[in-house]
Amino acid sequence: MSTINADPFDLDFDVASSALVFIDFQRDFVLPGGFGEELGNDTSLLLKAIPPAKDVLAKAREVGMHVLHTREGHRPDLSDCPPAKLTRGGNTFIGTDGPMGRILVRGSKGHDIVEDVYPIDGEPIIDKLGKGAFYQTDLHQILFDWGIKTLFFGGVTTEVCVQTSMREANDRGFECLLLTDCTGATDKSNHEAAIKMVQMQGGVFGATAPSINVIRALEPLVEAAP
Ligand code: TIU
Repeated sequence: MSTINADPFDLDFDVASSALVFIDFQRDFVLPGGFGEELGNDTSLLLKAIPPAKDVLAKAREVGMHVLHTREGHRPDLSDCPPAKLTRGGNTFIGTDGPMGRILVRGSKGHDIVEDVYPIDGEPIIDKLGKGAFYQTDLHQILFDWGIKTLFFGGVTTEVCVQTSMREANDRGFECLLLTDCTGATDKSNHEAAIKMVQMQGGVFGATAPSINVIRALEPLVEAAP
C-alpha cells in the first residue's frame, strides 16, 4: 500500500488496483481553432495541463499502472447525438467542419488525442457520447475485470467531462483522486471551483493533489515494477 499526500485526506492506494484515467485530451478541445476554443474556452488553460499529464503518464507506465483514455464524440451520421446537444455550442456545432475535420466526429483528426499523451498498446480508449465516461460505455466493465478500486483523473475540462466522470466513478464506489495540474477548465475560477467541490464535505467526490505528489508516491515503486 502507498499513500499520496492529498486534500482533504491522504489517499492510500495499491498500484495494482489503481488506474490513471485521462479524459478527452482531444485536439478539438485543447488546440487553438478547435471546438473548445469556439465554445469560448481559453485553450492555454487546457494546454498547460499537458506537460504535467505527460510526466504522470510516463511514471504510471514505468510502474505498470493501468491507464485508460477517453474521447467525446459521435458517429458520422450523428444518430447518437441528442438534439439537445447538437443545438448547443455557441459559435460552432458538433458535426460541422472545423479546422481539424468534422467537430467531435469519430474518425476526424480533431476528435483524436494529442500526441503528447497518446495511448499506447494496452491502454484502452473509451469512446463516449456524453460528458461522463461511464454513461453508455464499457468503462465500468473494464475496471471491474482489472480489479480496480482507485482512479486518478486528469484531462479536460475540469468542470465538465473530468468532474462528471469523477462524480460517476465516486457513485460507483471508486476512490477518486483529481490531479489538479493535469486538468484545465474554461476559466480559472471554474477550475478552482471544480477542485473546491471535490474537496468539500471531507472529500465528497474524492481527493485532489498536484501531480508531483503522485509522482513522489509512485517513484519508490519503480524498482519493483513488473
Ligand atoms: N464544454 C466543455 O468545456 N467540455 C466538453 O464539452 N467536454 C469535455 O469537457 N471534455
